[in-house]
Amino acid sequence: MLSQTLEESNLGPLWENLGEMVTKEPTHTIKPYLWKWDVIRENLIKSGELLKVGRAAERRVIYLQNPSLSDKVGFATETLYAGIQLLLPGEVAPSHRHSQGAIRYVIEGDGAFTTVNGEKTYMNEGDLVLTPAWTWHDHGHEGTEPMLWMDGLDVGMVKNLCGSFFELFDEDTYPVKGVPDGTISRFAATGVRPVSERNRTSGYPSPLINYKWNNIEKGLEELTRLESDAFDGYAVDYINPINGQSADKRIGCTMQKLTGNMHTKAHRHVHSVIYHVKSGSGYTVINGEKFEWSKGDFFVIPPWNWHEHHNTGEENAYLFSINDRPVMDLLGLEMEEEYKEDNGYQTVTSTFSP
Ligand code: GTQ
Repeated sequence: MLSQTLEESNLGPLWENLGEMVTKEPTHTIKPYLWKWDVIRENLIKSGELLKVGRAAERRVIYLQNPSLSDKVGFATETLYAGIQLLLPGEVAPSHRHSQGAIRYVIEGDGAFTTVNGEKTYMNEGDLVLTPAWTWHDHGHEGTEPMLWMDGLDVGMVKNLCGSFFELFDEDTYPVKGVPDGTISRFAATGVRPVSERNRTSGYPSPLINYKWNNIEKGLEELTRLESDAFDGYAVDYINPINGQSADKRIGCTMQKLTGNMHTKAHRHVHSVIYHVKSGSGYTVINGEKFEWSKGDFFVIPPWNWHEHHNTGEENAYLFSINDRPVMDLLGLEMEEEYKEDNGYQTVTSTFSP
């Protein structure tokens, strides 16, 4: 009786629905998924024959669509998006800016560049390039071979928070200032800073926009002398050299090295993750399901899902990933739990096939 009156007045009784609103643990419809590299690459190369990049098609990108979120375009998780972009020699992907933050992780090729608010930086295999939220960015290609990279954006996050804006620049390319890769010359040396930057007060956006693979590889090599992390092996977060926080304000970026046959223990956390296998082969168990991966593959770990990694090869495996941890931390939502049963390893109950 009362509940009917309430419903007619667009009101609701909390004593009936509290449990649905305030759940004991994160609940959602996001399922883990894995995309094979050969399928992505083949379709991307095909799109290169069919489509020319320019004002009509600003970016040649094939994105990951999580089938469990099929009604939400471009959602890999509720917060994160990943696409794989192909740029051919001589092409120009025109300058624009948007509220979504974006990172680029180079998979194949060299000679392409990205310009961020006029800072030009070259992209080589293994580099991480930032195009922070609301910065003008265009891509060009001075090399001779196709260039493929991963785009990571916080599409779902911005969409769910209703904060999306987009603008196209008047010209194809934003005017370049200074020397190419000046950002690396100024900020990439670890533990030091040019004296000319003593009075820099703002840490946003990160003044370093390209994290070169050889620096990251060397950092991980040093780390490998020490004890590994139980859940992540040898892993580093990409950080802003001015304030020590996440390189991109909202998109966390991590590179993790699993030495030969390394098997990490299982845990779960609130932040979600999109993984890209830089090299190596093995599998990740997500809530009891085995996801077998090899070079180039992408897979998703939804919020609060148990997961552990196993490098089944003798060689090092390198996994690059993006996550929404910076936002979870900032909002005070991050939680983590260690898997306590069976020595910290899950029982595999099924094996995923795409
Ligand atoms: O290169 O600017 O995959 O704006 C999605 C949106 C790439 C880009 C994407 C973008 C871009």
